[in-house]
Amino acid sequence: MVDLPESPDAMKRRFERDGCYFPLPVLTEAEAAECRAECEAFEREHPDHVGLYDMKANLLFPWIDRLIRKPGLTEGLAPLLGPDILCWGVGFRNKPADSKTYVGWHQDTPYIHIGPLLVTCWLALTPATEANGCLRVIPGSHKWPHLRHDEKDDPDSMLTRGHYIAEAFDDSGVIPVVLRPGEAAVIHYNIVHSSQTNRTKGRRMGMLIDCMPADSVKTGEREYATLIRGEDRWNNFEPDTPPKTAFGAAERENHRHSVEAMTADFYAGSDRTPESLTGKTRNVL
Ligand SMILES: O=C(O)CCC(=O)C(=O)O
Repeated sequence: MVDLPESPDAMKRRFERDGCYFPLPVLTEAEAAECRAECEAFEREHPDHVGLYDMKANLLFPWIDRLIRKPGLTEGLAPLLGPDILCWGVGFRNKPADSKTYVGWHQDTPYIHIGPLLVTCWLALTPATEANGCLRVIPGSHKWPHLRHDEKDDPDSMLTRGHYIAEAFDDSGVIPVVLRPGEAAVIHYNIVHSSQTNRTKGRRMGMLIDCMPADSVKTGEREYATLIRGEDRWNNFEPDTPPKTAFGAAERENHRHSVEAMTADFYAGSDRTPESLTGKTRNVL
């Protein structure tokens, strides 16, 4: 049994109105600390491969595959997404202490060829505060049209494509998404969001868990996803192969294959190579 923050109907209403829902308790603080320790152990052991965890890290590490099936996540998402849920992939979003790393204002929809709905569950592994550059969102902006985006080669942008909204918009309604470790924010993929620099002495660490109703449709390249709740009666995605061994050779091969399918459309029109294929890190440590 999972204790939801409020009734499923109230959760759905708030999500549909605002395009975001938080805080959603997913893990205990102790569990979030264990996830942080797992992540940092990998960073110490494989410093040249850290970029691989930018996308679909759930295919590399069994602990992440177990995390995405936890009732705290699946039952918290069900009121928003319905009973049948696919996880598209998991990536880390870690910001170094006292750094210039930031995320420009953007929507995810221009880059994601899935519809009608995809959400990002931003799960905090450390406190996420205004001082350390927590996510910022504009509630209600998920109902806006797609705004014009551009991209630039900015080493301080946490987004590999360096994309940002290149037209004027009203940011007066912005709110900070302050979270405790183990809490998550679920955001609609069309919401306008960003994050500022980390001005504190500690890292800001979080995971993006991208999920969708299992009947979602992908145009373009056929892709892979993991069923984390209910049934998949639509077969719109190939099932991803869960990992058996942490960062094993077969897992790395499978990860590469699935990320190549994912980024074929996601990176269309960009001359950048996804970090999740090269392993090169930019600004996360
Ligand atoms: O972690 C953050 O600060 C935001 C990340 C983000 O918006 C993204 O990766 O699309």
